[in-house]
This record gives sequence, structure tokens and C-alpha cells, in this order.
Amino acid sequence: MSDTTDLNNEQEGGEPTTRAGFVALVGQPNVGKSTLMNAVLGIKLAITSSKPQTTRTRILGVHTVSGKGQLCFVDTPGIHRSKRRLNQAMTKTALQSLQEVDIVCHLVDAAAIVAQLRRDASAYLPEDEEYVLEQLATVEVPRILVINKIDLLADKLQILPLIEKLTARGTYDEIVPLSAAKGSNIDRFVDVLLASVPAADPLFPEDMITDRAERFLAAEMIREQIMLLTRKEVPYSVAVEIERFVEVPKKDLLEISAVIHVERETQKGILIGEGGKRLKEIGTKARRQMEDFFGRRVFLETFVHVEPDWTENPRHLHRFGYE
Ligand SMILES: Nc1nc2c(ncn2[C@@H]2O[C@H](COP(=O)(O)OP(=O)(O)OP(=O)(O)O)[C@@H](O)[C@H]2O)c(=O)[nH]1
Ligand SMILES: [Mg+2]
Repeated sequence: MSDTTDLNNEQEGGEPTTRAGFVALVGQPNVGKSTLMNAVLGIKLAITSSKPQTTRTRILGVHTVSGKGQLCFVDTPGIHRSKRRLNQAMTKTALQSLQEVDIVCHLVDAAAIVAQLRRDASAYLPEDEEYVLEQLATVEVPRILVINKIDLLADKLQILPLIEKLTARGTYDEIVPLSAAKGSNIDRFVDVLLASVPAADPLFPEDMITDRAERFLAAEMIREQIMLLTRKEVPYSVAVEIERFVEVPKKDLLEISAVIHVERETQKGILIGEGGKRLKEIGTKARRQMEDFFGRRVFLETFVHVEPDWTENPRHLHRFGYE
């Protein structure tokens, strides 16, 4: 790890000349929070998918801008209401983050809200968006409205009624339209954040990207492939546990064994697929991701295990890191 003093550029006896702080990315599921964090970091740290509720826990992503400061992003699960214990734990995690940061970025999906307003201009915001706004009302730190997915709008002016609706319900210190997927306006987003976080020395070493262990990241890469390659309730009934994560330096190899927990026998069958085809595809694609990320060859073994109703069981939720 490098010495952080490079950035500790204090004026004589005065305030630090750099800025640093924690920035929460919050919003409904599927609005692009994880995609945005990855876009800023320039690395695929958090998993993403077109299915809602992809992120289940808080993920720290550290972005250091040499000489200027450090933004410590907290990617959070989508805020939503649910009767399921796993989902309630996810939303609780997101809401807790609101109280632990220096800035809150409220992300919305421009295309989804514009489509809804087009159907009925007098319409309220989607119910889940209302819920997010209610929660944001409790926040005392600066709030930034991030209007994501603007690449999906035929005409950028379409965001005006959306801004009107949202600012009528909440107050924001800044509004930043952008496209996380296309990478547009990300620089302005970073500048706005750097101007809004407190004057402070870096909170983490300059070369640090996350506080998450490699084991966690490996488990997430497997879960991402399951999100992408299975349907219906299967992706929502899966937890991945890394049982073995061993470096074999002589061979420049990582040996990883993972257990994929599902809730029912039928889900196990779906996950494995005919002749083991689906599980093989999940394993191959996850292994490639791991090799890219860890910069080493990976030997990956996967096993599927049925843990009945684990999504409702506090002991298992805790064991898998969700409660
Ligand atoms: N067209 C377009 N798609 C985007 C953009 N940003 C994100 N997406 C897509 O939106 C989907 C959801 O992205 P995620 O980053 O997983 O969303 P999230 O808010 O983290 O979702 P949860 O973790 O489920 O709460 C993915 O299919 C992304 O590729 C964007 O700027 N434009
Ligand atoms: Mg996410």
C-alpha cells in the first residue's frame, strides 16, 4: 500500500487543501447506482444487471483524484418495500447509509419516470419513488439529484417535467443529469461531489479501491452470472458462499470453491440445468470475470446446496452477510 501522505497537503497551520467524504448512492432498485459507481471508478467493482434488487449489501468504492481529494462511494441496495425478510434487510442497509455519509445522491431512472409522466402528466411519481422521497426527507446532509439513463430519452428536454415533479417533493443542492452506462457527464458529477464534500485529508490510502475482501467480490461475480442467466424467482433465492480461496503462487493460480445456496430442490434443478449445462455456463463466465479482475488464472469449483427458506431465516441472513 502506498503512503497516504502524498495527498496530505495541509496549508501551514490551516485546513487541508484536499477534500474527502462519503457519498451514498441511493434510489429505487435498477436505477443504475452500481453502474454509476463503476463508471466513476473506471472498474467493474459492483455487480450490475437489468433485474431489480441486484445489490444486496453496502459496497465501498474509493475514487481518489490526485491532488484534489477522495470520494468514498457507498453503493447501496435499491430502496423498496417488501414482506420478505431478505428484502427488508436490504432496504434497511440502504437507509442506514443515509445517516452515515457526507452527501446523498438520489438516483432516478429518467426513462422510467418520463414514460410514466407521458402516460399521465398529472400522475404521481411511482409508488416506490415516493417511498424513497419520504426516506430522503430525514437526511440532513446535502442532497444531489442524479437523473440517470438520459441516453434513453429522444429529447433531453423531457427531463424538465421530471425535475419539476421531484423538486416539488424534495429539495436538492444540485441536479446532475447523466448516463452511467454511456459515461456521459460523469466528469461534472465528480466535480460537483468534490466541491460538496468537506475539506479533509484522504480517508483511505490512495491505491485502495474497496474494503471488500476478494472472497466477497468472487462470490458476487458468481451471483451476477446467476442474475443474468436465470429467471423468475431463482436469482432472488440464491446466496453464494466461498468455501475455499487459495493462492497457488508457483502456478500463478487461484483455487476457488463456491457453494450456491438455493431455497428449494426445484431451484437447484433449474440452476444446474440439463446435463449440468447452466451451472457450467455460470461457472465459466464467472471464472473469466475473476481472471480479469484478479489478474491471475482461476480454477473455480461450484456446488449447489438447498437451504430451505434461507431468505426468511435470520441466522442464514447473518451468515451470508445480509443482516
Ligand atoms: N440505457 C442505460 N442503461 C443504464 C444506465 N445506467 C444503468 N443502466 C442499466 O440499468 C440496469 C440496472 O443497473 P444497476 O447499476 O444494476 O442498477 P442498481 O440501481 O444498482 O440496481 P439494484 O442494485 O438492483 O438496486 C442495468 O441493466 C444497467 O446496464 C444508463 O445510463 N443508460
Ligand atoms: Mg446495484
